[in-house]
Amino acid sequence: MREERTFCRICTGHCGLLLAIDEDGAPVSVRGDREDPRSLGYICSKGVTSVQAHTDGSRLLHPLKRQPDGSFVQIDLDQALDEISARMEAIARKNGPDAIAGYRGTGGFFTTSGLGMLPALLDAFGSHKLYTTLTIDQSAKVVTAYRLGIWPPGKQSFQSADVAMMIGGNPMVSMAQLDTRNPVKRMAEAKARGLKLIVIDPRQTETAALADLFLQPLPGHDAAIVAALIHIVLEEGWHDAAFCADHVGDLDELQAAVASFAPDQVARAAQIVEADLRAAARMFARTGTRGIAVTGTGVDMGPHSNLAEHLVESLNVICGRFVREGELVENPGLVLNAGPKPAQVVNLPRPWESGPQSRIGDYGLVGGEMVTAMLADDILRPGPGRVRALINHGGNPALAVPDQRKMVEALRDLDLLISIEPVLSATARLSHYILPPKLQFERPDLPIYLFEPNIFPTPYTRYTPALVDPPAGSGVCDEWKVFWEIARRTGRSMAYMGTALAMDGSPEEDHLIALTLANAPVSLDEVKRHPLGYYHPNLQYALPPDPATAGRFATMPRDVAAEMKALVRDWQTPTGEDFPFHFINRRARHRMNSMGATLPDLIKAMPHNPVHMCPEDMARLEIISGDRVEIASAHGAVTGQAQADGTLRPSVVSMSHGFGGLPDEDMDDAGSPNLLISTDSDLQTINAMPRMTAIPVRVRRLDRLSTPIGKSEDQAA
Ligand SMILES: Nc1nc2c(c(=O)[nH]1)N[C@H]1C(S)=C(S)[C@@H](COP(=O)(O)OP(=O)(O)OC[C@H]3O[C@@H](n4cnc5c(=O)[nH]c(N)nc54)[C@H](O)[C@@H]3O)O[C@H]1N2
Ligand SMILES: Nc1nc2c(c(=O)[nH]1)N[C@H]1C(S)=C(S)[C@@H](COP(=O)(O)OP(=O)(O)OC[C@H]3O[C@@H](n4cnc5c(=O)[nH]c(N)nc54)[C@H](O)[C@@H]3O)O[C@H]1N2
Ligand code: SF4
Ligand SMILES: [Mo]
Repeated sequence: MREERTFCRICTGHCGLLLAIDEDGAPVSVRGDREDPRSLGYICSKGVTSVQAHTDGSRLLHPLKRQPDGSFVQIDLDQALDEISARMEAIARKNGPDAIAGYRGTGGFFTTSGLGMLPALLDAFGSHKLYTTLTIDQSAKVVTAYRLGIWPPGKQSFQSADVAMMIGGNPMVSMAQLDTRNPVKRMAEAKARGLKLIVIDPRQTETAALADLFLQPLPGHDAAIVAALIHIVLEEGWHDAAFCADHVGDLDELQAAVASFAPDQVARAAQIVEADLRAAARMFARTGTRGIAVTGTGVDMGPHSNLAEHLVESLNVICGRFVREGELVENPGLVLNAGPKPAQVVNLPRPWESGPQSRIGDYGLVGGEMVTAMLADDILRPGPGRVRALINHGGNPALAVPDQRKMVEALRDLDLLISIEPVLSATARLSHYILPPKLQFERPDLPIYLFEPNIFPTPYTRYTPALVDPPAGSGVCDEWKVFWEIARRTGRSMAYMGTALAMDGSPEEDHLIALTLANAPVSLDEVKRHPLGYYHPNLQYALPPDPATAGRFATMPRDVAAEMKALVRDWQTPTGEDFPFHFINRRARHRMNSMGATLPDLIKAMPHNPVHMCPEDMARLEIISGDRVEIASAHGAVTGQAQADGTLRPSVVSMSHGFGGLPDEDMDDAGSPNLLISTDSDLQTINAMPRMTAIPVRVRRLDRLSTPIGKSEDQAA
């Protein structure tokens, strides 16, 4: 038995791991690596179970091909690639390149050599139909960067902040935002050095429990709440007037636009205390010299999400929460090194206003991608460019994409659906071909390199080699190679990170990883010399602005102003009598979206997906924990077992996504909250972001089970 050092690639935590490997070279167990300077020994239940993901019987070890009767037969990888290539070629010939599309999900984001391959293959086919989870996640942040303007040295960091405001995110569980390195410990350290934490969330989350100030509003009021915060800050003169004078183009327009959001009225509508709202404004604007306001999915999935995100960033702007000339740029980026960082605003043209448009709806590219809320319609609606073949790279769109019934109908309608996927997920079951990949300990990787300044506080990367072989006799694939093989077999050439790949003789995986680092100031060989991670030693400081290119923050461009007017029209409208509750999202501690659903240890830790309800509401509706309840929105309904949850405020119910099966099949216990969500109404402009939280719903008891299905997550914790 030996132990090898690596890191976890399930979520952005990237916790350091020590993997025990037996004499036969098989993975046995894993523990947190105390010497890892980032994660300091931390590991979560999903990380512990990562070995089980490799060894459990639910793992697919051979490519499968679906038969006309819906059953699957094992097929040789080579033959599967031949058949897939021939069918893709035929579809592209008959229907044009835009009939070929890709969807990348969470599983596809964490494979270094695979991450760039789906867009590269689509390019090779001449298709612009790249869909990912970005536009059903926090793409409001992309929209805001282009509408507001960017500041190359970045915002002040959590690590050096005197005050942090977290709106609609729960980093203590999600490992997203603020600090992804052992967040509970990092938060304790930050508080010990005096950090003030403000949390705004309808649920008293694990993060809220650590807050100096916690506001627990009704869901969906974030845009109005932040408008009121800006209102207070400007009225009290707590903003950074000098920074605004130099860098904001339209402060007067912002002040005029937030004038309608009187703090007392906003507090009343959101059901919070006005004094708390004022205290939050004061704490954020007046504590120390460094601070940061950040949002999670609770804001970016809500109603008015693009506006809410824009206002939160505008709050950072007026408080001058940016790295100034001469100051250290704590993480300028490393793998995707982004060059010099002048302390100035850069106004970029809005990419969605030129380039390809969605076939259905009026949406351009966001982050270089098509908007995922239109994917199902792009498959279902007849017309030129209709999607006929979809490569699903590490995603589970049948569960994850809003409007589940429509999405599943669309997946069933495809002429060709291919899933690169290790288990028989809901989406895999609908696929014509399932190609199971090597799992994390079987492949070399770097940590995820997208969004690196948000994930790593300093310039950082790390290399892990493959540590174990796939199970003997298995037919699992290298993810990158699937794409390369399809290109090769259809006579196309492929470029990866701007470099043409040799199409004869297969590239080495390490060559692809080295290409990933092509623009980094460090070579792969050098990174490999640092088994605990490479911390770039050269410091970078914010440069003086260039007067020729310096722009100004646009806090109220025309479309944002129009969204403010729409908000003014409806922010005080209470939910109707038909839908007296709000449904909100939450991340499950023992799953990564739907990942983990097949693993015995995670099923034991969280056997089902409870409908969390406030005890007062339950008493009023005569519901007890374990009762089956139905949640219904104007769009659809989902059932689950009620679970009392004292952290929720009254009239709010919450459930995780990623659970359940295909609609009308195997859905006795719980379904997907995406049944509740429409992609035909309530969409944001630009990114077509659906309303995925703060959904008006009603709740009713269905029946009382004599034996509840299992302990809830909270009881197990
Ligand atoms: N209602 C509602 N819907 C939501 C959300 C919500 O909050 N509420 N959240 C949204 C968000 S933020 C996201 S990111 C999406 C997630 O949407 P998806 O990414 O589509 O869904 P996941 O369940 O994360 O699917 C990941 C898949 O990758 C597979 N996988 C695991 N390891 C590997 C690997 O090594 N390689 C490959 N190729 N595959 C692997 C898993 O088995 C799983 O099937 O869901 C979105 N949908
Ligand atoms: N354990 C675990 N970790 C994960 C994931 C997982 O599935 N499991 N998923 C990963 C993914 S894909 C992502 S994108 C990140 C997301 O990371 P986060 O954004 O931190 O996601 P959540 O933990 O769901 O936090 C969302 C919070 O928003 C609150 N909320 C809901 N509606 C509203 C609202 O209207 N207003 C306000 N102010 N708050 C609201 C919810 O109560 C919840 O606390 O997490 C990642 N990490
Ligand atoms: S927190 Fe994320 S990276 Fe760390 S062990 Fe858990 S799943 Fe892996
Ligand atoms: Mo996500």
